[in-house]
Amino acid sequence: MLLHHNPASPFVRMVRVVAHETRQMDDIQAEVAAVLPIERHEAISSANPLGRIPALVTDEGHGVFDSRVICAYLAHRAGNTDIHPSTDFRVMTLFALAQGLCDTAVNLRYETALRPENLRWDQWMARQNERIFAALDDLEANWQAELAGVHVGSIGVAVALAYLDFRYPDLRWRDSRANLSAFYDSFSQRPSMQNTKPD
Ligand SMILES: N[C@@H](CCC(=O)N[C@@H](CS)C(=O)NCC(=O)O)C(=O)O
Repeated sequence: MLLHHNPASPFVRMVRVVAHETRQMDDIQAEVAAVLPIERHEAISSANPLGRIPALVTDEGHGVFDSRVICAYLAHRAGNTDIHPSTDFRVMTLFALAQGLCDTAVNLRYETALRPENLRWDQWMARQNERIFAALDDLEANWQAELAGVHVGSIGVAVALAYLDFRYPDLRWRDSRANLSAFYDSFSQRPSMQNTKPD
Protein backbone atom coordinates (compact mmCIF):
# COMPACT_ATOMS: atom_id res chain seq x y z
CA MET A 1 0.00 0.00 0.00
CA LEU A 2 1.11 3.55 -0.61
CA LEU A 3 0.19 6.30 1.85
CA HIS A 4 0.37 9.95 0.81
CA HIS A 5 1.05 11.68 4.08
CA ASN A 6 2.72 14.34 6.13
CA PRO A 7 3.77 13.67 9.73
CA ALA A 8 2.34 17.03 10.87
CA SER A 9 -1.23 16.07 9.92
CA PRO A 10 -3.33 14.70 12.81
CA PHE A 11 -5.54 12.79 10.34
CA VAL A 12 -2.46 11.09 8.94
CA ARG A 13 -1.25 10.31 12.44
CA MET A 14 -4.52 8.56 13.34
CA VAL A 15 -4.04 6.31 10.32
CA ARG A 16 -0.42 5.61 11.18
CA VAL A 17 -1.25 4.81 14.81
CA VAL A 18 -3.93 2.35 13.65
CA ALA A 19 -1.43 0.82 11.19
CA HIS A 20 1.09 0.52 14.01
CA GLU A 21 -1.38 -1.00 16.48
CA THR A 22 -2.48 -3.56 13.87
CA ARG A 23 1.14 -4.33 12.83
CA GLN A 24 0.82 -3.15 9.24
CA MET A 25 3.47 -0.42 9.18
CA ASP A 26 5.78 -2.63 7.13
CA ASP A 27 3.07 -3.05 4.49
CA ILE A 28 2.87 0.70 3.94
CA GLN A 29 5.13 2.69 1.70
CA ALA A 30 5.01 6.30 2.81
CA GLU A 31 5.11 9.17 0.31
CA VAL A 32 5.62 12.47 2.12
CA ALA A 33 3.80 15.46 0.63
CA ALA A 34 3.55 19.10 1.58
CA VAL A 35 -0.08 20.16 1.13
CA LEU A 36 -1.59 23.61 1.06
CA PRO A 37 -5.36 24.21 1.00
CA ILE A 38 -4.98 26.62 -1.91
CA GLU A 39 -2.88 24.45 -4.23
CA ARG A 40 -3.64 21.23 -6.10
CA HIS A 41 -1.12 18.45 -5.47
CA GLU A 42 -0.89 16.21 -8.51
CA ALA A 43 0.11 12.90 -6.89
CA ILE A 44 -2.35 13.20 -4.00
CA SER A 45 -5.16 14.22 -6.34
CA SER A 46 -4.68 11.05 -8.36
CA ALA A 47 -5.48 9.04 -5.20
CA ASN A 48 -8.05 11.47 -3.75
CA PRO A 49 -9.78 13.98 -6.06
CA LEU A 50 -10.29 16.23 -3.01
CA GLY A 51 -6.49 16.57 -2.87
CA ARG A 52 -6.28 15.90 0.86
CA ILE A 53 -4.07 13.69 2.98
CA PRO A 54 -4.13 11.01 4.18
CA ALA A 55 -4.76 9.23 0.89
CA LEU A 56 -4.02 5.55 0.59
CA VAL A 57 -3.53 3.55 -2.60
CA THR A 58 -4.28 -0.14 -2.06
CA ASP A 59 -2.19 -2.97 -3.54
CA GLU A 60 -4.99 -3.29 -6.13
CA GLY A 61 -4.46 0.36 -7.10
CA HIS A 62 -7.63 1.84 -5.55
CA GLY A 63 -7.60 5.17 -3.71
CA VAL A 64 -8.99 5.03 -0.13
CA PHE A 65 -9.75 8.22 1.79
CA ASP A 66 -10.47 9.99 4.21
CA SER A 67 -8.78 9.05 7.50
CA ARG A 68 -11.98 7.49 8.89
CA VAL A 69 -12.29 5.16 5.93
CA ILE A 70 -8.57 4.34 5.89
CA CYS A 71 -8.73 3.40 9.59
CA ALA A 72 -11.73 1.14 8.86
CA TYR A 73 -9.92 -0.34 5.86
CA LEU A 74 -6.76 -1.12 7.87
CA ALA A 75 -8.77 -2.67 10.71
CA HIS A 76 -10.68 -4.80 8.20
CA ARG A 77 -7.46 -5.81 6.44
CA ALA A 78 -5.96 -6.90 9.78
CA GLY A 79 -9.16 -8.69 10.82
CA ASN A 80 -9.21 -6.53 13.97
CA THR A 81 -12.70 -5.47 15.05
CA ASP A 82 -11.53 -4.24 18.48
CA ILE A 83 -9.64 -1.31 17.05
CA HIS A 84 -12.55 -0.21 14.83
CA PRO A 85 -15.76 -1.48 16.48
CA SER A 86 -18.09 -0.05 13.87
CA THR A 87 -21.31 -0.97 15.73
CA ASP A 88 -20.15 0.44 19.08
CA PHE A 89 -21.73 3.83 18.65
CA ARG A 90 -20.15 5.31 21.79
CA VAL A 91 -16.69 4.57 20.40
CA MET A 92 -17.65 5.76 16.90
CA THR A 93 -19.08 8.99 18.36
CA LEU A 94 -15.87 9.48 20.34
CA PHE A 95 -13.97 9.04 17.08
CA ALA A 96 -16.22 11.65 15.44
CA LEU A 97 -15.59 14.03 18.34
CA ALA A 98 -11.81 13.60 17.97
CA GLN A 99 -12.12 14.10 14.20
CA GLY A 100 -14.18 17.25 14.71
CA LEU A 101 -11.64 18.58 17.18
CA CYS A 102 -8.90 18.04 14.59
CA ASP A 103 -11.00 19.60 11.79
CA THR A 104 -11.51 22.67 13.94
CA ALA A 105 -7.88 22.93 15.05
CA VAL A 106 -6.54 22.45 11.49
CA ASN A 107 -8.97 25.00 10.02
CA LEU A 108 -8.00 27.47 12.72
CA ARG A 109 -4.36 26.87 11.90
CA TYR A 110 -5.03 27.67 8.21
CA GLU A 111 -6.78 30.86 9.28
CA THR A 112 -4.01 32.00 11.64
CA ALA A 113 -0.89 30.75 9.84
CA LEU A 114 -1.83 30.99 6.15
CA ARG A 115 -4.68 33.41 5.57
CA PRO A 116 -3.57 37.00 4.93
CA GLU A 117 -4.02 38.96 8.15
CA ASN A 118 -6.37 41.56 6.65
CA LEU A 119 -8.77 38.78 5.57
CA ARG A 120 -9.05 37.09 8.94
CA TRP A 121 -12.46 36.76 10.56
CA ASP A 122 -12.31 37.31 14.32
CA GLN A 123 -15.81 36.05 15.06
CA TRP A 124 -15.17 32.83 13.16
CA MET A 125 -11.89 32.29 15.04
CA ALA A 126 -13.61 32.95 18.38
CA ARG A 127 -16.27 30.36 17.53
CA GLN A 128 -13.62 27.78 16.62
CA ASN A 129 -11.88 28.33 19.97
CA GLU A 130 -15.20 27.94 21.73
CA ARG A 131 -15.78 24.67 19.85
CA ILE A 132 -12.35 23.35 20.86
CA PHE A 133 -12.95 24.11 24.55
CA ALA A 134 -16.46 22.60 24.45
CA ALA A 135 -15.03 19.38 22.97
CA LEU A 136 -12.28 19.27 25.61
CA ASP A 137 -14.80 19.80 28.44
CA ASP A 138 -17.01 17.04 27.09
CA LEU A 139 -14.03 14.68 26.82
CA GLU A 140 -13.06 15.49 30.39
CA ALA A 141 -16.55 14.90 31.79
CA ASN A 142 -18.19 12.14 29.78
CA TRP A 143 -15.82 9.69 28.13
CA GLN A 144 -13.66 8.09 30.83
CA ALA A 145 -14.98 4.56 30.30
CA GLU A 146 -14.44 4.65 26.52
CA LEU A 147 -11.00 6.27 26.84
CA ALA A 148 -9.82 3.24 28.81
CA GLY A 149 -9.86 1.13 25.62
CA VAL A 150 -7.52 1.09 22.62
CA HIS A 151 -9.56 1.80 19.51
CA VAL A 152 -10.11 4.56 16.96
CA GLY A 153 -11.92 6.65 19.60
CA SER A 154 -9.07 6.78 22.10
CA ILE A 155 -6.48 6.95 19.31
CA GLY A 156 -8.31 9.90 17.77
CA VAL A 157 -8.48 11.76 21.08
CA ALA A 158 -4.79 11.14 21.89
CA VAL A 159 -3.79 12.36 18.43
CA ALA A 160 -6.03 15.44 18.71
CA LEU A 161 -4.51 16.37 22.09
CA ALA A 162 -1.00 15.86 20.71
CA TYR A 163 -1.89 18.16 17.80
CA LEU A 164 -3.05 20.85 20.24
CA ASP A 165 0.29 20.56 22.06
CA PHE A 166 2.12 20.73 18.72
CA ARG A 167 0.32 23.71 17.17
CA TYR A 168 -1.20 25.50 20.17
CA PRO A 169 1.23 25.08 23.09
CA ASP A 170 -0.32 28.13 24.82
CA LEU A 171 -3.82 26.67 24.88
CA ARG A 172 -3.26 24.98 28.28
CA TRP A 173 -5.86 22.27 27.66
CA ARG A 174 -4.60 20.34 30.71
CA ASP A 175 -5.70 23.08 33.12
CA SER A 176 -8.63 21.77 35.19
CA ARG A 177 -8.87 18.64 33.02
CA ALA A 178 -7.18 16.04 35.22
CA ASN A 179 -8.92 13.02 33.64
CA LEU A 180 -7.92 14.00 30.13
CA SER A 181 -4.33 14.77 31.22
CA ALA A 182 -4.00 11.38 32.90
CA PHE A 183 -5.42 9.66 29.81
CA TYR A 184 -2.99 11.46 27.51
CA ASP A 185 0.06 10.92 29.73
CA SER A 186 -0.57 7.21 29.71
CA PHE A 187 -1.78 6.72 26.11
CA SER A 188 0.99 8.79 24.58
CA GLN A 189 3.56 6.30 25.94
CA ARG A 190 2.29 3.61 23.60
CA PRO A 191 4.88 2.67 20.94
CA SER A 192 2.33 3.55 18.23
CA MET A 193 2.19 7.13 19.55
CA GLN A 194 5.92 7.40 20.23
CA ASN A 195 6.76 6.20 16.70
CA THR A 196 4.43 8.61 14.92
CA LYS A 197 5.40 11.90 16.56
CA PRO A 198 5.67 14.84 14.16
CA ASP A 199 9.22 16.24 13.99
N1 LIG B 1 -11.65 14.66 6.81
C1 LIG B 1 -10.35 14.52 6.21
C2 LIG B 1 -9.50 15.73 6.55
C3 LIG B 1 -8.14 15.65 5.89
C4 LIG B 1 -7.43 17.01 5.91
O1 LIG B 1 -8.03 18.07 6.15
N2 LIG B 1 -6.13 16.98 5.64
C5 LIG B 1 -5.38 18.20 5.53
C6 LIG B 1 -4.01 18.05 6.18
S1 LIG B 1 -4.14 17.99 7.92
C7 LIG B 1 -5.16 18.51 4.06
O2 LIG B 1 -4.96 17.62 3.27
N3 LIG B 1 -5.23 19.80 3.69
C8 LIG B 1 -5.03 20.24 2.35
C9 LIG B 1 -6.29 20.78 1.76
O3 LIG B 1 -7.31 20.93 2.46
O4 LIG B 1 -6.25 21.09 0.56
C10 LIG B 1 -9.72 13.23 6.73
O5 LIG B 1 -10.10 12.78 7.81
O6 LIG B 1 -8.88 12.64 6.03
